[in-house]
Amino acid sequence: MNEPIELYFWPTPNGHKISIALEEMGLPYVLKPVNIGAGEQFKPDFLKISPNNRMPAIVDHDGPGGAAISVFESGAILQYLGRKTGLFYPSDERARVSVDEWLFWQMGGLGPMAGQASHFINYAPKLVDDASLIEYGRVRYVNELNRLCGVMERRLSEAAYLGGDAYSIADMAAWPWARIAHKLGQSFDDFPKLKAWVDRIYERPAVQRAIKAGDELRQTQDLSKDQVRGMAKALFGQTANSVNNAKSQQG
Ligand SMILES: N[C@@H](CCC(=O)N[C@@H](CS)C(=O)NCC(=O)O)C(=O)O
Repeated sequence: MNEPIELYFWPTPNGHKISIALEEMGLPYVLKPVNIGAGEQFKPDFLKISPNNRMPAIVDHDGPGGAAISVFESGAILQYLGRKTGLFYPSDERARVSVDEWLFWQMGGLGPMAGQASHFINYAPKLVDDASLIEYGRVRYVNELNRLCGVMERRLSEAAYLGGDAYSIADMAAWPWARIAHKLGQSFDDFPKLKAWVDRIYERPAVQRAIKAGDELRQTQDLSKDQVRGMAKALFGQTANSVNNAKSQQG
């Protein structure tokens, strides 16, 4: 029997994209926790498969030609799994272009902007004592996320799913961020189509299994100031030099 796919994972929106895809595609997998708050993303063995010191990443022991392959970057992983299984990633070129458009829209827009909104709402206030110093950043990213929610609202007014008529890897990429938009300065009352799509996808058993598996790893939802300050050493203020130092300390 084939070895399960190893999913290097922590229960964040980027991690959930891939646990959802693996559940939806029915691929056997094993979670390999990467506690990013504790700096495990700098371990040399992890950096060999994910040189950007970010999760998610996968190792598929049954890769092309039957040999193992590792993949980092959630978009590349989703496309790989979609090609591997032929599921949720259409082979018809027009349909595939549409899925790719929304997949890359997530990678370049929704994910990074929602991630920054989350930083300024959830972390920066616990790291910086003078609130006025973070206000510009908070407003900038909350507004940009608001614009992107508007883009999804319009798209979901004309199509059932982001990529078109069918649920696809583009939805799996965007959903984990969209579902928490109300915690990132947005009101679902302003985005009824988006809310209906969030709810519809949440009803999928595979999605519920993926979220539950992640929840089991997360100790607490609401981090204290001390916890955030502890995590900040690993997570924030990374530079080329600090990453090199963290890597050698983890050695
Ligand atoms: N573009 C990456 C983003 C992944 C990412 O930002 N992962 C975060 C958690 S959500 C991470 O691993 N952070 C570790 C760190 O900042 O060192 C992808 O889509 O895979």
